[in-house]
Amino acid sequence: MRLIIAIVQNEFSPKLIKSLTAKNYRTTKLSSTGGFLKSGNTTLLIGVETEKVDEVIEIIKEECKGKKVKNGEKEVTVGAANIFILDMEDFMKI
Ligand code: 2BA
Repeated sequence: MRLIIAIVQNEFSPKLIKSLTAKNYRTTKLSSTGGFLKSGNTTLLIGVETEKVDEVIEIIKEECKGKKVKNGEKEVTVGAANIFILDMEDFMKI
């Protein structure tokens, strides 16, 4: 099993969660804040079977887009999603 941690922009998270839920993926939504821009973003925890990882990544690709934002005088590109995939030793529900 894998634990996917996906940091996405707030504006894309409702539709992303809807699409994941429609495909029977379970999610936990955490409100988070980017360390650099200090603005809100969304961190999703998604526990899945290893063979499902690619499908989840595809759904994230479909629902999230990168964008340029002003940071003072400069412009930075916030990615569509920053995704960490962790090997999950075990999962249990009690
Ligand atoms: P923030 O830390 O607020 O970063 C927002 C965007 O600012 C980044 O987009 C990047 O384009 C730029 N940026 C970040 N740090 C920078 C720096 N030291 N110098 C110049 N530009 C910088 P993304 O890379 O797509 O990141 C979006 C959000 O994903 C981040 O928000 C952060 O919350 C998270 N994130 C990205 N990489 C991460 C990592 N390695 N570990 C933990 N969280 C990460």
